[in-house]
Amino acid sequence: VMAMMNLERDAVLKGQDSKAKTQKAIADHKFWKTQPVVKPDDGPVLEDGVIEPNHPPEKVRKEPYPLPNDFEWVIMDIDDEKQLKEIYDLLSANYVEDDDASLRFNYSPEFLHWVLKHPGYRKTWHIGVRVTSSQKLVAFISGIPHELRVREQAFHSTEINFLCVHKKLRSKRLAPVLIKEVTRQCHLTGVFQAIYTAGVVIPTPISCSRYYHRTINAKKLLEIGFAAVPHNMSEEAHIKRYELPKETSVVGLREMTSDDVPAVGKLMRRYMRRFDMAPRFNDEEIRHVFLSGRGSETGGKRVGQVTWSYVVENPTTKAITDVFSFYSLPSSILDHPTHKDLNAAYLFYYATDAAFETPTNDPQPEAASSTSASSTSPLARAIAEGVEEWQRSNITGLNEIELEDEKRVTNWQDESPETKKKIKARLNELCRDALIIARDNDFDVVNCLTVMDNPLFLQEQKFGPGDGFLRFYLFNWRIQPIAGGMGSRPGE
Ligand code: MYA
Repeated sequence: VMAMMNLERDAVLKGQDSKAKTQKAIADHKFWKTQPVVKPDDGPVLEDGVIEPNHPPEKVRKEPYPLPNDFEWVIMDIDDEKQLKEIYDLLSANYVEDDDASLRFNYSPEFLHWVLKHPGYRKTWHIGVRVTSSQKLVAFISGIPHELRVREQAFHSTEINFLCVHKKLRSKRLAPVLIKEVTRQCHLTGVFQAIYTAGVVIPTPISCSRYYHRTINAKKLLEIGFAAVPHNMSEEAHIKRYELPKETSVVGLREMTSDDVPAVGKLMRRYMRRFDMAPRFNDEEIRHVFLSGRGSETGGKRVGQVTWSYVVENPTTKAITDVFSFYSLPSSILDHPTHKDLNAAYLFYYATDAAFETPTNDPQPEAASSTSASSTSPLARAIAEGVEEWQRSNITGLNEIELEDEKRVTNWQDESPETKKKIKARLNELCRDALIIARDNDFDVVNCLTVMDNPLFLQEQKFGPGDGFLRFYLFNWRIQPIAGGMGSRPGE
């Protein structure tokens, strides 16, 4: 799951962590050197845009890529509980671990179902590999559709996630076959761009962000060695440092409901417009992203909850002024006698109208142009000009009226000091309440990345830098580096 950022290529190139220092020469990337991605020795990118043109349908390979003998492809049906459980079992035993193999992501079946069923999802993008004889699932890769905006251009893309090969089958060059097969499936549906994140350095990161952690259950984090007491502090003082107020304090804070979807959609799209790169969610996606991971109500208790979403409603005007969310992604604690799970919450999407000079939900610019909007959209123009469908697939049909509204924002880098102060103060209030809610829901730690406006509240909310870095990549999209340095917002 991705949240977007400003680019921090400098950090990658300067080698901010050990993995970055060990970057191989491009010639040694037998697979990646053949792919449409920016190569480190390409020279400066002069203009953002595609690397290779879309393939016409007849040029897209019809047969799946060959697998080694004894293995076969399978399209996984995530609505079938048994198959969902197979993906869960594969990932829970073989997916991403931290550097010293003490923690491993433990995405729940409910999480996988929620995230893989993104609106417009394609079954054919949930790809597995089975051992032919035993039918055991031994590898997986997935994609979900997104409209991605990079600076002033938006295009259909797939977000690739959950690439996993069973530990016993590593280093056999299975990963490149999985990547080629998911690429083929995307091409078959007319999608030619992708975004993905990884801890590893491959050609070529467009951004790098760092994990930050906010201790909630200080005692447990000490017991499992996830945190240590600073030498100038007693354990008691350390534990006390992370105590939070009893109750939330933002006036008008409440759980988001279905009725909030249109207002949240507008707020989110406008807020995200301030960043250089972000997915652009329509209202259906907003509903899914914020609400469909809420689990089900059984006997007054919520079960299977993976997302928590809150809005702030102004008590007088009833306008929705803010939204925030987080999701549950536990990690298995490997080799600890008593503690088996680290209950981690991850800060997810949020938005606040403190970032805008004009109110969030003021009337839209006069609808005079509403009839012409569709005929002036890039997609409508392309259709009118007779551009063939396969060539059109990376042109998105942005609703230009709303786009106008989104444009009434300032890129975060150009914000006035007063606006920045306002955003910072508001985000600190919102984050504090999010931490309180996380504590009340038994989370041990709240994690986030240095993406979006997060650096504005990390220090005040007592997040500490972790060892982990996450790199962002684009497939078949060349992109100019953007100034910004380490952290989405330098100098906080
Ligand atoms: S990131 C999470 C990745 N998963 C894990 O870290 C889980 C634990 N590890 C494993 O399961 C395996 O180690 C994996 C590699 C499967 C990762 N992204 O088969 P191999 C390259 C991209 O011998 P294995 C996520 O899910 C490597 O540089 N490439 O290696 C996003 C080398 O190529 P080259 C990677 O260790 C995934 C080749 O694979 C990654 O057995 C986005 C070696 O293959 C990685 N994380 O298996 C995928 N790790 O020689 C790209 C290794 O050239 C999507 N490699 O250096 C691209 C867009 C596709 C869609 C396009 C649509 C238009």
